[in-house]
Amino acid sequence: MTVASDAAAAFRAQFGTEPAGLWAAPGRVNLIGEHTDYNDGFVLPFALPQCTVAAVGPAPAGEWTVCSTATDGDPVSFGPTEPGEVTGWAGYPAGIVWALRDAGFDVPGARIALASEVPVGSGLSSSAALESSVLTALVDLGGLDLPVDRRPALAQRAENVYVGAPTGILDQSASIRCQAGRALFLDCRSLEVEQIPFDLAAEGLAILVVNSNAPHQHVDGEYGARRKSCEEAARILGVPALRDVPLEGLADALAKLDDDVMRRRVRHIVTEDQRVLDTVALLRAGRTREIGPLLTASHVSMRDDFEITVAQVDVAVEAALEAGAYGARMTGGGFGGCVLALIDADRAAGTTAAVEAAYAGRSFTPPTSWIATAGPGATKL
Ligand code: GAF
Repeated sequence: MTVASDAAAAFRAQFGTEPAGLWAAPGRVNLIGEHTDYNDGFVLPFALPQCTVAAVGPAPAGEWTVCSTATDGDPVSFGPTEPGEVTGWAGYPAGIVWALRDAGFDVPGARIALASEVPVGSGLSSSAALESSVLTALVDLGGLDLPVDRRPALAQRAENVYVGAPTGILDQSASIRCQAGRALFLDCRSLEVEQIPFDLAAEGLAILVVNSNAPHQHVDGEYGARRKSCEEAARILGVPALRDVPLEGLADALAKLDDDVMRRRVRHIVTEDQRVLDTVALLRAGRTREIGPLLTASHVSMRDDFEITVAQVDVAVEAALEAGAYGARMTGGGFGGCVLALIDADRAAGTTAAVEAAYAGRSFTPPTSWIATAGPGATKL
């Protein structure tokens, strides 16, 4: 793994000694279930083979130093801090240290060198990969008693409270709890998981990921606005979260909401939860090709009801479908980022060419495409 040797080399160059170990955590693709996580609903991600690697070694108690191959800047050193004190990329590791300490753990001092192959700003969870690699390393290094199923919430807390991004638990769960060859069916309320076999190659299928390379715009404000709208709708409907609106009760629920925008936000969440459940049922039954229409319906719902897509991802989805994909959708938080398409494995080149041709006819930055397989979750290498 080149990224592992990069992290180790950065550690040696920065700290003049060998790291105690290397810890890797992946980015993710969410197969289906978008913006459902903070509505206590269902998601179905799988981990990418692309990882962030933390090369980590001990430091005196109460001292942490982080450096990254992604920046030319000096390493960042900090002691115990409060939320927001360390900013920029170093805020993520500082947030993990804070969240662990705040939960009562005796976090070991550490020197950390980071290297990553998860594309940043592409909706593939590069921040969760960073958080999860550092968290896994500190837990192992300090022998902390923090079971794997409790780690995503702690990493999410670092992101919500320390960094100040109001995200759900999808990305950290994927990075920490996914397994190779499986998709992770997660109930974001109970945090129960089911590892769903997801070996597409065995069925002659593949997931093509297309990075739209569209510039991410207004992400933070728009994400927060969607979340607020969902929470406000749940309050008006008198339910703890939109997960509690059953599909059969959707028409009644919508009739109780005056605001058309809010109605459409609710319709996306309620129908999306059902699409996750339907996708899981089909995968369990080995009827993988049949999930295609659910993927495409998810995209249409994100485009028209949740309004989180941009022209580049809509064009990529349409081009992939025209090229014969079983289904296609944007994956991740939206406003740019990546599209996934379920295709016959032997149609990867043709689908890629079709998307590139559609982009070439417009003034879009060319896309980047690759076949994604389900890799393992965070681990010591
Ligand atoms: C982003 C967030 F970080 C996740 O919590 C999730 O809400 C996702 O957008 C949308 O499904 O990745």
